[in-house]
Amino acid sequence: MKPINKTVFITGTPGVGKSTLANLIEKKLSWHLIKINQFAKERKLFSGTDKEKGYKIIDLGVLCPEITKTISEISLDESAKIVVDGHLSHFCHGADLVIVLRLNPSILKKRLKKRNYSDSKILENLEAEALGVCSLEAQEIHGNIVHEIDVGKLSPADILNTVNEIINGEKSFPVGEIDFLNWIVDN
Ligand code: DAT
Repeated sequence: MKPINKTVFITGTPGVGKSTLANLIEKKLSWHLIKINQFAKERKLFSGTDKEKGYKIIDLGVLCPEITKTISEISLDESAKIVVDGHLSHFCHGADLVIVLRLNPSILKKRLKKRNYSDSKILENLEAEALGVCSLEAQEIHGNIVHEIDVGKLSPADILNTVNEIINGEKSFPVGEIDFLNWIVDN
């Protein structure tokens, strides 16, 4: 496998550990870090507010070209490497590799309960994780550059090692091998 060495998108359901991993990549590997939520907030890339759920809706039609442009600008430095963190990252273009972090919904539930999320928002996210929504969306858009990692038994350092192995072309985790559908049946 050819090493992948330029731009990595980290996506997945909220709470799976994207920011923890992306911060580690920035700190340990000295990559440029683009945090989608912060990026959208700084540039006011919102199309409105979801009245029912009470959060601002990021305008993907504006966000994605801005992300692509920023990646191109950073890439003018040929040695620069970029990590893009966010559950909307996979809707944008410019990735050499897309990593979807997957987490058993029963573990994810404990993490989301610690956030100030409503019960309906927690359930919505757990169902999305059980169904593998991010992986399916990412694969539809990016094809075989998408890999998914089950992070349930991995420390952040372990996940970073696995990502490094994928980047170096030593390991491959194609979409479709992780199955959390039983969680739906059991709940
Ligand atoms: P996300 O950015 O996907 O929303 P996060 O990085 O903020 O997720 O992590 C959510 C919580 O889970 C946070 O309290 C840190 C914890 N966490 C992240 N990665 C972990 C890991 N590999 N093992 C245990 N806990 C982890």
